[in-house]
This record gives sequence, C-alpha cells and structure tokens, in this order.
Amino acid sequence: MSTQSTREYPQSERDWKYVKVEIENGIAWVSLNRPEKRNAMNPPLNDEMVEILDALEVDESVGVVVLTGSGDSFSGGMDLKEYFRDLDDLPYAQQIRKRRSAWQWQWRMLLRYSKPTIAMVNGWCFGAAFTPLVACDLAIAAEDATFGLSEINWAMLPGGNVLQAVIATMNLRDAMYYVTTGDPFTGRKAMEMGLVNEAVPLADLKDRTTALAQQLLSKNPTVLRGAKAAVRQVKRLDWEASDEYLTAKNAQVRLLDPEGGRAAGLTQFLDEKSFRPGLGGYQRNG
Ligand code: ACO
Ligand code: V55
Repeated sequence: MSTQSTREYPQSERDWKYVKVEIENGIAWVSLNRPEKRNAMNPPLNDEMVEILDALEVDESVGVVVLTGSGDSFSGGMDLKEYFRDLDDLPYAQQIRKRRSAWQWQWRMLLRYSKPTIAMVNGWCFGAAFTPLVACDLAIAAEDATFGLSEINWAMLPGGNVLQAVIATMNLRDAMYYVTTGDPFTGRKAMEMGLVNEAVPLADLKDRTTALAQQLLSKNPTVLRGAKAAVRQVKRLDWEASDEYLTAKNAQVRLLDPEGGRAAGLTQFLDEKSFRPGLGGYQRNG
C-alpha cells in the first residue's frame, strides 16, 4: 500500500503502452492510444484495457469513466493483422486466450461496471468498436464521426458480440441494412437510430461529455450503480421476474447507501418542502 496516495490501485494512471489514462475531477479519460493505427485493437491493447478497467473500478478518485480514442479515431475495430491474421496461425487454445481479453473488457467488464461509463466517439468507429460503444452506459458522438459495420467486406460476420451490441440498440431493419451493406453512416445518423444518445459538433464534444459526466458525479453513486444494473437486467426479464428483482434491488440499494439518500429526499419534499422534482433543488446529503 502506497503512503503517498489514498488510492488502493494508483497504477491506474501508470504509463500504458497502447492506452492513455488521465484522471481529473472524478473523471477518468481512457483513450485508446494507437493513433497511427487508428486505435485498432490488438491483443496487448486488450490486455491493458482489462487491467485498466479493473484498476479504475476500485480507484476512489474516479466516479465516471469516459472511453475515447486518441487522434481522429475512436477505434478502427479489431486489428486485422494482429488480431485476425496473426492469431489464425496460433494453436486454438492460444487464439482463445487472446480473444478472451478482447471480449473481457469490450463487453463482460463494461456491461457490469459499477461506475457509470460514457463512450465519447471522436471519429472513426468500425466493427468491434461497436461492442464497447454499446457496453458503455451512455454515448456521445461527434456529428461527423464515421461509423461502419465493415465486417461483411472482410467476408466476416460481426462476431465478438458486435451483433449482440447492434441488436441491443438498433432496430431490425437498420441492423440488417448496415450489417449486410457495410455502408458507413454519420454520428448524426447514429443518434437518429438510437446507437448513441447525442451527436454534437466535434468542437463541443469534450465539453458536452464533461458536463454529462459531472451530472452523473452529482448523483448518489450507490443508487446510480443499482439503477444502471437494473436497466440492463430488466430488459431480459419478464414482468413477474423484473418486479421481484426491482423490489429486491431497491431494498439492497437502501441498505447499502451510506448517505441515506432515500430518507433525505423524502424529508426535503415532505417536511422541509425544499425540493420539488420538476423544479430541481434536491441537495445530496441535505
Ligand atoms: N486493423 C489493422 N490496421 C488498421 C486498422 C485495423 N482495423 N485500421 C487502420 N489500420 C492501420 C492502417 O493499416 C494503416 O497502417 P499503416 O500506416 O501501417 O499502413 C494505419 O492504420 C492508418 O490507416 P489508414 O487507412 O491509412 O488511415 P485513414 O485515415 O486513411 O483511414 C480508416 C482510416 C477509414 C479507419 C481506415 O483505416 C479503415 O478503413 N480501417 C479499417 C476499418 C475496419 O474495417 N475495421 C473493422 C475490422 S473488422 C472488426 O473489427 C471485427
Ligand atoms: C469480431 C470481433 C471479435 C471476434 C470476431 O466482427 C469478430 C468483429 C472482438 O472479437 O473474435
């Protein structure tokens, strides 16, 4: 345990080779950092991302994680040489080992992450980049960013759970169209289809993402963690199971919340009359 830092895992900000991590005012800016290869994801980048997400999850100085890319690209997808061609020549067990670290961070870890995550799509977003994009809770794109499900042009179908991510966000007609044609589309179109929350001019992208991250930082983290987990789970449950789950989840959140946010909110509304949800005014810990 370090004596200079209260952080349990200060290595989250260490010098990574293929990823840049900057922590500022509670926001961890995680940039895929191979701009000369348009941030294509190769096996060592994937290994680093597993370690980084693991470290940031327990880093007390971090409340929100933003995933983005260095230079003019979010990510050009899997590295066609190092992840596909080079792995084809390895024994199957070794291929699986390398593929697992891709899947591990791109959807397994992000889908169940205990802190809110925002994908900030600054530029090119192709193929396997859709998986972490959708596995992040929220997404904001530059309106002129270019998206594409280009797998069809490599005589592949969107594996690595790319298609699962597509179907979780886009409707069947749009999914089928872009998977079969491989046509590129803009950030604006991505917003219209519900693949991202918002599309803004590139010049405003970082400010808008920062404002959204700050809004999330102002919420009760225990409740936020429960709410985002519930959004993912309820989608897969029927009405009876989801009612049971939500009742249990609310009880869990109430028990775990060190701030006692539920009682505080009710007091502000019912007794102090200082908070009206439609008018704002709620003070955390108030
Ligand atoms: N895999 C491997 N290398 C890549 C990838 C990739 N996915 N994307 C870009 N690169 C490399 C290029 O080969 C080039 O390398 P070099 O400088 O050693 O020749 C370098 O990155 C720069 O790329 P350019 O194509 O020169 O850059 P440009 O700005 O003209 O175009 C673009 C960017 C549009 C992203 C283009 O690189 C591209 O189409 N990349 C492939 C995108 C793709 O189809 N990805 C999906 C792969 S399938 C999957 O993810 C499952
Ligand atoms: C893709 C991604 C994969 C994979 C196979 O289409 C195909 C993209 C992230 O891993 O193993």
